[in-house]
Amino acid sequence: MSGLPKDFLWGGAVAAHQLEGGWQAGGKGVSVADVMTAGGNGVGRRITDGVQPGENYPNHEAIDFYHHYKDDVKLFAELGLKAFRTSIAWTRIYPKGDETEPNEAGLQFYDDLFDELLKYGIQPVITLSHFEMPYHLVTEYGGWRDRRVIDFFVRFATTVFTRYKDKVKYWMTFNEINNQTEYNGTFALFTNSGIQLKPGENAERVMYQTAHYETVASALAVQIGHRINPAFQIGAMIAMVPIYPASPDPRDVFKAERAMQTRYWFADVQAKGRYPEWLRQYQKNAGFDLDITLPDLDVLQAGTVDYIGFSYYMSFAVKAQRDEPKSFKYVEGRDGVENPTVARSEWGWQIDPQGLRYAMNWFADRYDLPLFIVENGFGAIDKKEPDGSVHDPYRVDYLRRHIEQMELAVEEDGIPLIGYTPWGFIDLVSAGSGQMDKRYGFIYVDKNDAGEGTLARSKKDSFYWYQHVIETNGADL
Ligand code: BGP
Repeated sequence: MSGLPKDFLWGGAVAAHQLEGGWQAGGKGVSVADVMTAGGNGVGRRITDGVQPGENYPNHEAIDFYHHYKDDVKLFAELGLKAFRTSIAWTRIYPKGDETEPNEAGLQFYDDLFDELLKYGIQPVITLSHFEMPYHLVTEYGGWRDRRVIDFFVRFATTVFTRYKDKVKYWMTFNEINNQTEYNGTFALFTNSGIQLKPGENAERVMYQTAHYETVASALAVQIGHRINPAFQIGAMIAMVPIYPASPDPRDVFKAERAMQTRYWFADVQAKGRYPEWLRQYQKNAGFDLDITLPDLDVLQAGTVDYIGFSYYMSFAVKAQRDEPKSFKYVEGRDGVENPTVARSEWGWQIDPQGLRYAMNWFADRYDLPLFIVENGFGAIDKKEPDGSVHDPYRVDYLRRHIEQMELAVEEDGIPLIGYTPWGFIDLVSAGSGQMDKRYGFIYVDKNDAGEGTLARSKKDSFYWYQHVIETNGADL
């Protein structure tokens, strides 16, 4: 017997744009994910100016879940899932984002999908915005830099909350809202917020402004959702990467603390309903002059989340600079150092199961809210054997070690945990690299980086392992 509750939500996680395909089916509009090219062979994704002929856009077809969902859900049921985390593609509901009337065909698709899941006793767990905002909002409004986008998002949220109020209980507003602390790379700003920087713009200021509008939109959605159905559980979704000091040098320790504050203030705002004092002071000292109004602050206070959903893949380590500024400002990328005590994946992601328990304790102490691990997993190149099998002991090993730590956090530390939905449990398009061959799945999908393959689904060894984990409620890993 594991110490997990009987109704623990063992599940799997995906995002609409990474698996659905059908990018123009049923009246769907173009999203930011639809204008990003495929990566692979060491080449990253490119953000293009609209959809250009001759380019390879992996999200257009993805794994064509849009047309395969009935068979796929049957497989998910065989796997034993109790929960399926996905997102609703905003562009299926409001193709351009700023319409006043929703697209019925898009709404119907999710009705059908949720019915299919519920038929097998699988709960949908829904992210409202997962790196797939309407591209029209980027070209016409500059993405989340425009306050009007709050209203568009709230309209979208209200529409889907109302439509699915009896089918969905667990929601999240913005996927990995705090990814934007990586504002030096254009990628995180574009995927999270549809931001394309103008020459000479201060990326950090833009990030703080757009993130503010997003937290206001999130808080408004939480309030409206609770009015529509008081039983809704609406969470934050934070990319949790614990940041350790590179040494016991007090400067490194404070640097790590500042780095944690910088990456996770989003959760402070969403869970506590207010900005942390250090950040207000920092923004003031930096002279950012942000559009943060008093009514906004009331909205934040009134729309706090019910739980903390988070992804966990890795940890970082940081070292103070020789000439550290007084603020100890953390710059993602620049301040990171290698942590020699942990291994790395082929993509350089540090493998740190113990860090998951650390993260859970950190969140639990800070927010006093239930937690939900909504992403965790191991991206790797799998080899399909001539007989069709895929042996992926590395994936099982990664997940087993993380689940062990998750169970310790529940059994030894008493942390309330709603569920665990490993990422990409069916192979899909990688968000970061746009690759198909960076795989996380227990279910193999026959498609490669070049877009070739039959799209046939088959079970990897990890499928049977996870099926048994669920059957034993995590007692037998
Ligand atoms: C998270 C995202 C997912 C996902 C995952 C794995 O950041 O929420 O969308 O893709 O990371 O990352 P990648 O696909 O880059 O391997």
